[in-house]
Amino acid sequence: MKLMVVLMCMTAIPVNSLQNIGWIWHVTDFHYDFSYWSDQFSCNNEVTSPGIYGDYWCDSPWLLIKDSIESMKEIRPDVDFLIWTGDNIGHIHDEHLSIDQNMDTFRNITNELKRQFPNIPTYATLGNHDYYPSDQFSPNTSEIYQRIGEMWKDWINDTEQVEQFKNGGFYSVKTKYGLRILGLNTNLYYTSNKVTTNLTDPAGQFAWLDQQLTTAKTNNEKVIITAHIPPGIHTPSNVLWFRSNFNERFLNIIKSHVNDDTIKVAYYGHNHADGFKIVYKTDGTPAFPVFNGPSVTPWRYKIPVATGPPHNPGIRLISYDRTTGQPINILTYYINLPESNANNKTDWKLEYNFTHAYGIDDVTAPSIHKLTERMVKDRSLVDMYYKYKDVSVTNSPACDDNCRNSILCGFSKSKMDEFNSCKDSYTGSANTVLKPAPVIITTSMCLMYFMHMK
Ligand SMILES: *[C@@H]1O[C@H](CO)[C@@H](O)[C@H](O)[C@H]1NC(C)=O
Ligand SMILES: *[C@@H]1O[C@H](CO)[C@@H](O)[C@H](O)[C@H]1NC(C)=O
Ligand SMILES: *[C@@H]1O[C@H](CO)[C@@H](O)[C@H](O)[C@H]1NC(C)=O
Ligand SMILES: *[C@@H]1O[C@H](CO)[C@@H](O)[C@H](O)[C@H]1NC(C)=O
Ligand SMILES: *[C@@H]1O[C@H](CO)[C@@H](O)[C@H](O)[C@H]1NC(C)=O
Ligand SMILES: CC(=O)N[C@H]1CO[C@H](CO)[C@@H](O)[C@@H]1O
Ligand SMILES: [Zn+2]
Ligand SMILES: [Zn+2]
Repeated sequence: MKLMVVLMCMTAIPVNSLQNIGWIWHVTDFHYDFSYWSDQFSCNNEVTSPGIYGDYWCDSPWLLIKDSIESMKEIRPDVDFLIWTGDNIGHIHDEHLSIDQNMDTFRNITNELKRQFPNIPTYATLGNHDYYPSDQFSPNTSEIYQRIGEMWKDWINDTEQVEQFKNGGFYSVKTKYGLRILGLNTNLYYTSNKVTTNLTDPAGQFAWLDQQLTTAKTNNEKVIITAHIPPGIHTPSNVLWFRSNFNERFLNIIKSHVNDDTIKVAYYGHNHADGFKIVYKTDGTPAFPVFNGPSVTPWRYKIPVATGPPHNPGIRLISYDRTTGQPINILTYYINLPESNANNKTDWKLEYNFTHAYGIDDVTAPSIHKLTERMVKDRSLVDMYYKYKDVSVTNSPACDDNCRNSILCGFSKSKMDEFNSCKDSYTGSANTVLKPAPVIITTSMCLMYFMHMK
């Protein structure tokens, strides 16, 4: 009888109420242009009537940054913490910047986040544009690490880890529910970073990461990884942001811990595009999902050979299991930029509800893995992914076969050779489908330019 009652009670309780669910905001790539109303240093085209909330050709005016943070507060103030993945400085040439200038921007955004989310920690990481000179992150201590470490010490909330940050721009903290957050400085591995070119383990972060994952396993802690630049290949432009030796090393460290079920998720920025990937265990079963947040800046790149797509400002709210760190769902909010400018008012709306839009139960690795299997067969799901990539800009061009194949391969293939063979398997035999030379030149040129861009 007792057993019957217990069983009946258990079936009566919805599964979710057994979980301890919390919320996280993920915001990234604000890219503040302090000259938006004057010199428009970040703008890639002449903009004669700049909108009050910004322009697709430019980085963010202050109003857009302030407004996005206020909207986060309005939509959901009671989050457990925020994840802020860097690139706060505009796409502005070093000659118009300085350490002091960059620190001024950092202080203003940090203050705004603290004002809107008092007593809520933000787990923040640095983006390649945040350094001065741009991209040249030091493998040792530096003035920037020290000054930002001071600014963020309340959030890091651990003297030893603040010191760690001051010596390399990365740190490890524990949330109040016991999750381990590893805030990495992946800018050390960026192809545009010239000072770390010849090093095997810049700032000792690889050894540190390996050690952190070992310790977490020993202590039975679950880990959330966060950083600005993601490893692997950004699709469909097919760029590997890390130097390939660093990418290899990074992936190998993850791989050596992937069967432990320690790492539950990774959150990155830098792409200025919404996207996801899956990391697999050595037996090929899905291990954890990786999510790339859309940027607040609407800025589109423009280079001699290519122009980037416009994209709307986006922010995202993640529901997760507080004890396991497992993400449950992702709600992405956005504004239609031209409409907001025309109305003199922003209207932050739900862009999409991840589980609802894709028809899945949750955003665990197995669920997303199944989704990617459906995407192989169902082109409309790829189109949906592609539309969300640029935060629902209207009139965005269609994703052609090449684009589709890149997206599908990028979900699981994070090394260039594996990615290319995957693409070949979709397009037919590698030997019969030869790419014409001009495409190869264009792609490598784009790569070169891209590296200096995001
Ligand atoms: C930061 O805020 C202060 C005070 O509002 C302002 O004077 C300063 O210009 C801001 N800094 C930047 C880089 O916009
Ligand atoms: C900082 O750490 C102390 C002691 O561990 C804790 O009581 C406090 O809540 C933490 N503050 C934040 C903002 O996490
Ligand atoms: C890296 O090594 C190359 C070749 O030895 C050298 O020319 C270059 O100056 C080195 N770069 C740095 C940042 O030390
Ligand atoms: C928006 O503001 C500008 C300048 O303040 C004004 O000229 C314009 O009429 C306003 N537009 C609307 C739709 O309120
Ligand atoms: C998101 O979609 C799920 C169904 O997948 C639904 O249960 C949930 O209420 C939705 N959340 C919001 C905020 O719309
Ligand atoms: C002054 C200092 O600490 N220099 C170190 C900077 O980082 C490189 C590479 O990690 C070390 O070799 C230097 O000793
Ligand atoms: Zn970046
Ligand atoms: Zn960026």
